[in-house]
Amino acid sequence: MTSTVPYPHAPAAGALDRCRLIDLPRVGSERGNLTFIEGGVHVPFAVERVYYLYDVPGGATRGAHAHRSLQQFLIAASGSFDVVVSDGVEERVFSLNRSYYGLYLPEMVWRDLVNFSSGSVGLVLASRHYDEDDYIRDHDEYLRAVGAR
Ligand code: T46
Repeated sequence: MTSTVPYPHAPAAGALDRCRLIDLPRVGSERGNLTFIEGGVHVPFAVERVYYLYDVPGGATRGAHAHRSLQQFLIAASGSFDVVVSDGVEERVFSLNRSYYGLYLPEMVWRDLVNFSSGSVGLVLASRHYDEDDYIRDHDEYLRAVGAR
């Protein structure tokens, strides 16, 4: 029997539908291209932290967790990688391979980052400072949290 235990961090219905690609402004000239991101304008949250993933070895997977309240915006600033998102029931794959768009991830979405190309750089904007307590790194715990188990 499947039990759906109410949980304080259970996502709103349609959590996967809230994951979306967002196009960013591009200013191009003979000197090259420039893209900018303003918190609360191009991404739906104020940006409190920026980090980046680089020198990721071929075949490596990153992520493998969900966040209780953190929202993030992921960009392939260089190269490419795929983001597999799941709500515990359904899975979707977003391919990031241009520096002028990115993927918005709301809270309580499980993510795996895979297929990093050689030399790729993953740039991430986050709505909060780093807090390990915000992570759900155990998949079974995540499934229980969203009522999928
Ligand atoms: C996410 C994906 C896309 C810090 O000390 N400060 C930070 O801001 C971050 C992001 C990480 N760390 C520490 C925590 C760990 O000891 O760096 C170590 C590696 O972090 P983690 O294993 O979580 O890295 P990824 O690439 O699997 O996940 C990261 C983010 O943590 C996560 O929020 O959504 O990138």
